[in-house]
Amino acid sequence: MTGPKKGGEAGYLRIATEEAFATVEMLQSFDRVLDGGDPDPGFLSLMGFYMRHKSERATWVFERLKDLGALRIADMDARGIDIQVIGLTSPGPNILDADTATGVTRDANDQLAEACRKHPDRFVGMAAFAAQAPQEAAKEIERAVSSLDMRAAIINSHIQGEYLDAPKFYPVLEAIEAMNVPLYLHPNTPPRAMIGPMLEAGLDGAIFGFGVETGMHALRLITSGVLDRFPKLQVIIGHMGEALPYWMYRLDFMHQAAVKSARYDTMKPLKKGTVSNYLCENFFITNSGMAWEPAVKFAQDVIGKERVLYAMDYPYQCPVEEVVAMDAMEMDIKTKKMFFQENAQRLFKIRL
Ligand code: 1DF
Ligand code: MN
Repeated sequence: MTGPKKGGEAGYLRIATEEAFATVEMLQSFDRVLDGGDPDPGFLSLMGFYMRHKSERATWVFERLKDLGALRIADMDARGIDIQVIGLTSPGPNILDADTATGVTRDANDQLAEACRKHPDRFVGMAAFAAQAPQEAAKEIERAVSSLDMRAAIINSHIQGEYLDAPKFYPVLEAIEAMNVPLYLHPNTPPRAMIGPMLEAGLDGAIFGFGVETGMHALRLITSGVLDRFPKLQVIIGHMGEALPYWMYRLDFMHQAAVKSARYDTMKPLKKGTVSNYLCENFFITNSGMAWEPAVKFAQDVIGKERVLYAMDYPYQCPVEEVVAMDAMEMDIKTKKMFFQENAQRLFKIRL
């Protein structure tokens, strides 16, 4: 099969918005965590596999994570991808101690910015930050956006079992909101307190655990009231919204019921009322790992066409057949162009 052509021949450019890379320095820090005592079980399951397993999948992915040049661009060309929006792979700095994490993210942002300068028409960068050190993270987000031209901030969900709605992370959210960039809330394996039964069944990773953990994280940002405190914050979630669009009706009903009966101290009335109002006004959704027409259309229907974006999830999930399937969706060309190109252009301020 000859691959889909890039350059707008389809009537739109393809901008893939959840694409991953790793720096050698971060991987060295990962090695130290893997070799240390009692590593986080989700981290061991995930990065223990990609960094050390001898299978074809692990070695293929690992080689590509480290490339921000010719190999990546050849893979993009072969799949018809015009532009990648790139972020530091999961779990990124979240698994590291605060000092190491802060150093690793500064260096990773510098390396990614350098690659974006070399390939300005192919790469767009998202800034990593070490939330473990919130004040430094806020400064790094400011630096990465204003000096390195990063167009988003990205975090790999929980920070060693902590969630972004905790007040200690307010400086981070404040910086992201002030810099007027979106926050990509990318998955991580579930923390120790949650992973047990999932790991036992092999369901801790991208197959399901990612979505459960990250979907819950997104919900916490809503139900905690954090988005009332930072109302301009725009959050991107992948994997077709980590299933939340499909849950919207029940989320709204049960949230209203809990609020009305004052059942939880941590669940107070919200300014916008319902959970779905936040999903429709503070969230963007990408179809990373979910090249499935009915799911794309359902999300467009309930969240809005201007809030659903294309993503591939390179190098973890990138068969060319998925591009072909998304091209072939029965969808008017105007909407399809919003999905593949225009929504990403607007959100990431991509000038063509
Ligand atoms: C996998 C999937 C790994 C995704 C990822 O980062 C990742 C995987 C370590 O297949 O194990 O980002 N993903 O987003 O679906
Ligand atoms: Mn991903």
